[in-house]
Amino acid sequence: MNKYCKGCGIKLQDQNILLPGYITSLDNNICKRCFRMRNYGEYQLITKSNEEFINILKEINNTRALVLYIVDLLNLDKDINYIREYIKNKMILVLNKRDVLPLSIKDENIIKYIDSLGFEYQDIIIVDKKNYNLDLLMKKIKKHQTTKDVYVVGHTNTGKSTIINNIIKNYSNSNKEQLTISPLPSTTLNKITIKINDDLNIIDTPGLVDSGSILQIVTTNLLKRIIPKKEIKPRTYQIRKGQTLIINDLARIDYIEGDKNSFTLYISNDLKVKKMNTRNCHILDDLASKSYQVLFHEDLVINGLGWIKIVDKGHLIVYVDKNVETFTRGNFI
Ligand SMILES: Nc1nc2c(ncn2[C@@H]2O[C@H](COP(=O)(O)OP(=O)(O)OP(=O)(O)O)[C@@H](O)[C@H]2O)c(=O)[nH]1
Ligand SMILES: [Mg+2]
Repeated sequence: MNKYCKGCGIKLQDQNILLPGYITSLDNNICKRCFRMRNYGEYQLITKSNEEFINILKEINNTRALVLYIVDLLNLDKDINYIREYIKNKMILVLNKRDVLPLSIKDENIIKYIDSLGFEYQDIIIVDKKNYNLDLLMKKIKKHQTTKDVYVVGHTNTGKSTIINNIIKNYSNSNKEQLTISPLPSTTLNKITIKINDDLNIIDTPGLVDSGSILQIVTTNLLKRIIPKKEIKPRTYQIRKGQTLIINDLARIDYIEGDKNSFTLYISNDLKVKKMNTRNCHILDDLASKSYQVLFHEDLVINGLGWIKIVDKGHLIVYVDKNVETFTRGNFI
C-alpha cells in the first residue's frame, strides 16, 4: 500500500495494529492514532529522532523554495539561529501564539527584541491560531515565493500544522482536509504536501524535538495546565534575599543574595505559585540545582514552563528536573 495519512503524513498499513499508520479499511484517509486524537482527544506519544528532522532540512536546503520558520513566542529557543546551520533558503520568520502573550505588549517591541537576536530573514510576522495577521501572512508568502512549494519548519508544538489548517480553511477551495494537531510533541510524523491552489503547495514537516523542555517529562494532564490556553496574566512578587518561589511543585527559585527585587512570572494562569522563607523550605530540594548570577534586567527561562522577568541583579538557585534546560537572557518584555 502506498498511501499516506492525511493527518500526520505516516505511511498507512493494514497489517499490524501496534505499528504506526494502522488503518482498518483501505478507504480510510487517516491513521488510527490521528483518528483517536481528533475524535477522543486520546494522545499516543511517538518518539521521533531529530536525525529525520535534520534530513528534511537538508532536503529543503537543496531547493530554492521559500521557508516559513515558525517560532513559539512563549518558548523562544535559547538560539533561534540554529536552523541556519542547515538551511540557507529565503525565510519568513513567523512568530506564533501571540494570543497568549499579554495584550499590553506591543508587536513592535516583540519584533525589536527578536531583531536583537541577529536572525537573518526576508520578512517577519506575528500571528496566532485565531487568524491574527493571516491575510498579511498570505500576502508575504506571495511576495517572497520563488516556487510553488513553500515549506513550514520549526520546533515541534510551535503550531505549524495549526497555521496550515487555517490557510486551508480560509484560502483553499480544492482542499478541505485538515491536518492533525495536538498539545503533545511530534504530532506530525512526515512531510505532507497540501495543495492550496494552482500556484501554492504548502509542505508541513515534523518538528524538531526540544529535549530540554519540561513538556517532555510531565504527564498529559499536567502538560495541559502548563501550556497556556488564555492570555497570560503576569504575576509579580516582591522578593527579598532568603525567600523562595515554588511553581506548582515543578520548579523552585531561591533568592540567595541581592537587594530587594521584583520577579514577574510569565507562566500559565493555571499553575500555582507559593512564596516562602528559604530557611523553612524543603520542597523540591532533591532536584538538580543550578546557580545563577543574574544581571540587571534579565529573564530566567525554564524551558517549556515560561520565564521570570527579574528587575535587579542578584544570586539565585533554581531547582528543576535535571533534564529541563534553564538559561538567562536580556528581558524579552
Ligand atoms: N494559544 C495558542 N495555541 C496554539 C497556537 N497555535 C497552535 N497552538 C496549539 O499548540 C499545540 C501544537 O500545535 P500543532 O499545530 O500541532 O503544532 P506543530 O508545530 O504542528 O507540532 P508537531 O506536528 O508536533 O511538530 C496545539 O495544542 C495547538 O492548539 C496559537 O496561536 N495560540
Ligand atoms: Mg504538526
